[in-house]
Amino acid sequence: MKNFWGIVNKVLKHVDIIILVQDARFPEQTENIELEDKAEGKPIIHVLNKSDLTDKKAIEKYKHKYKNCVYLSAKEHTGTSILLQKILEISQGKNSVVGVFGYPNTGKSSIINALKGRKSAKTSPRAGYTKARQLIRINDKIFLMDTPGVLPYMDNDPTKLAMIGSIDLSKTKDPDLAAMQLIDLKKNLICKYYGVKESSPERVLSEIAIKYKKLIKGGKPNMNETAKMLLKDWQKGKIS
Ligand SMILES: Nc1nc2c(ncn2[C@@H]2O[C@H](COP(=O)(O)OP(=O)(O)OP(=O)(O)O)[C@@H](O)[C@H]2O)c(=O)[nH]1
Ligand SMILES: [Mg+2]
Repeated sequence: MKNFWGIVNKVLKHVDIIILVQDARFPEQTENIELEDKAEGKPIIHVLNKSDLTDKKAIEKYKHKYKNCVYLSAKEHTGTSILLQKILEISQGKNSVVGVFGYPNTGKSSIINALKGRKSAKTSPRAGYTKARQLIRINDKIFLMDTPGVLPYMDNDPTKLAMIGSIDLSKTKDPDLAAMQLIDLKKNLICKYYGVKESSPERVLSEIAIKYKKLIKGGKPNMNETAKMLLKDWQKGKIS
């Protein structure tokens, strides 16, 4: 994936407030410490997006962990007025430019559209979709800047990135490893969704393969194809 840090570094210098978008299903894995370091003391609002795909109780603790934390669902338009309120509270009612940053595919562009009330920023299930910054006016006080998703320099574990949906699946080298890691973390949900028994991640994956007739010659389970199906269903939020 192209490295968009150049754009992000420039935008960081020009914004008053930072929104860091994290996936509510993986708040810690999508935290982006590198961005927080570069914020140089500017106020940060942690937005846990896609909260429609998770249990509110499971993310409750982040309200305590982060000074400013808002649960949001860009899809269902929940949490949007709380976020706008938070911005006004921090800017003390003055005009402000708010940069929207985060891992690829966490829903940055979708959040901007939800706040605006109509589609102004382009969105896609494919990670790495936004390729340039874009300034969008929300009201007479707030401007939002959409930015391309970026990964911390240290975060180059392709299995994790495939699992959290931050890299393009067609470029994932070992989808089976990513899928098994995801099964290990979310076994109950995944087994329920596909209607298979809970067992080892490898066993679960092969049972899904058999059930969905994803087989290679000789009738053996096609683990890679099954893994891609699972990761895609997960990224699309079908399994929740
Ligand atoms: N279920 C659910 N899906 C969401 C939500 N917000 C965004 N999505 C989906 O997540 C995918 C990525 O959304 P984008 O808004 O394009 O994400 P982005 O962070 O701008 O992505 P990049 O520009 O690639 O970094 C799309 O398929 C959206 O429909 C949400 O609150 N709930
Ligand atoms: Mg985007």
